[in-house]
Amino acid sequence: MSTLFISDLHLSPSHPKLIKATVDFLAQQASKIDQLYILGDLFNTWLGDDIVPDEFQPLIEQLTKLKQVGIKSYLMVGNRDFMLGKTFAGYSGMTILQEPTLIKLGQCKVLLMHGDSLCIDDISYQRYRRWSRNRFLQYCFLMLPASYREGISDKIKQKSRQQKQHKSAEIMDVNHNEVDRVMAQFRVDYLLHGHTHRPAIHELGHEQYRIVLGDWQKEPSFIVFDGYQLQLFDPRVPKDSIASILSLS
Ligand SMILES: [Mn+2]
Repeated sequence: MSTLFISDLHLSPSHPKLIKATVDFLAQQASKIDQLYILGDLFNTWLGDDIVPDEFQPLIEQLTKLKQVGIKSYLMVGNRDFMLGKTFAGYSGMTILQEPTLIKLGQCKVLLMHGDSLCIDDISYQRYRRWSRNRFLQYCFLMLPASYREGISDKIKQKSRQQKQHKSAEIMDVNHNEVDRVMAQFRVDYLLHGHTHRPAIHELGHEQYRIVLGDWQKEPSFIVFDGYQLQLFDPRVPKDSIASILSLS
């Protein structure tokens, strides 16, 4: 049996086709996997577990089905859906993972992250990240009526869009020193994350690897670990290439 990794689906009620594609994908995978890891930004926006759009109902049902057939599903929040909590995870049959989380694939330790915390060159984003993850501010946000929360979320997204126009591609990618630092801190040779929408398996030297999931804007992007090999499936990465297959030993 296999372990499946996905991230950055950015599901939203305004894109019902992508929700349907996700539900179909998970239904297809159900007979092949025994674990599912969602590494952040499953949803494009999350305003609180008490405001779940009806459009997500088929997805919730599919996730519940996975649990019923014995598949363990784990969810790490991303920079878009960090307000997602235990209540929603619980009734969708998922367990929330803290970031970062260390798991074992075969004999190898693998560190799982969403990836946004690695982009330390993006100083204004990291500032926003610090206050948006403040527990007290989050508590206050969840006390607001739905329409207020929506308004705040829209304003933040609008500002982020404006700022992104002035940021270079390098600034929005991971900082390599920060990657080295985190991997040394957790003593791992493998780091698996999403967020940057730049799918690839990078060899870092010294038999260390950074494995990056892609987003779902065009097609499903996912990683499968079959017990020996880790394989990245993404339309942008050539199949059977060095950037798509890694043996874990
Ligand atoms: Mn992200």
